Amino acid sequence: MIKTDVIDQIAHELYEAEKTQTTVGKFVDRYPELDADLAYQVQDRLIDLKCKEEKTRIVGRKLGLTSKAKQQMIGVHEPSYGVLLESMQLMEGEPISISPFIHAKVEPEIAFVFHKEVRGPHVTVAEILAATAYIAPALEIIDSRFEKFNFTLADAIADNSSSSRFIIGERFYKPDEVDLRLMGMVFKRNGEVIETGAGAAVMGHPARAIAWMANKLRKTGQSIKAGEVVLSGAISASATIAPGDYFSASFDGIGSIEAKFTE
Ligand code: 0L1
Ligand code: MG
Repeated sequence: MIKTDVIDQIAHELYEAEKTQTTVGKFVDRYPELDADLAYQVQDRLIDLKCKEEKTRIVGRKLGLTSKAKQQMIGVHEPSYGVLLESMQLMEGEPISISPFIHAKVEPEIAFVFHKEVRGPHVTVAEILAATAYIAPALEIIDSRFEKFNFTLADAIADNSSSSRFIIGERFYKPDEVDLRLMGMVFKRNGEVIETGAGAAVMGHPARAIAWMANKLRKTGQSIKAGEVVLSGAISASATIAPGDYFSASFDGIGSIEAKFTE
């Protein structure tokens, strides 16, 4: 099969899987040529498809697989990235129905909003912080289109790094108001602590993960644009969601964010 047909085929299958809430098997089994580079081309195609079909637009990006635990889970040593669309953003305080999801999970993250474009190569943590207008607590709802979250790095990249929805807290902080490495986080489900962590869980510093992405984006001529939001990666393991669950993530120095789920 020629390369453009492979890209098109996988992107359409992922699009349909999300729309019909069905899972797919790993694509690497059917397309051994699917590596990370090809998978990012599938991701771009999938995003084009969604923007066209759902009349939405790109509002930012996300890092995935930033923690050692998640990387070990699929046997890789590097993270992935994906795209955030306007249609994925939810407002804090609004109950979230789990009905559009396949088997969603929720995870606590720090969101960065940029006031300046960042373009690789050689982007540093300092450059990321200088280009950041503000940071805020965030929750990402991830939902893999793969059966039982069973995928390789290339599969996950093609699937837009398991992105589904995101919520950003409405109080904003300057990144130099806190030490993002040492920032503690407590994640609760229904009032009970389920995970704790610190910013350093994200590649030693959440801004390092974003710098890594900015440098990778250069390969395809892309950049982080002024006004975009970036979810820097989960600070702890993700949590499964049941209807009626209520989650909160509290971050040292920047407050908390909450989400309530319904049928
Ligand atoms: O945001 C994430 O870390 C998700 C990346 C893909 C891996 C997963 O589905 O856990
Ligand atoms: Mg995430």
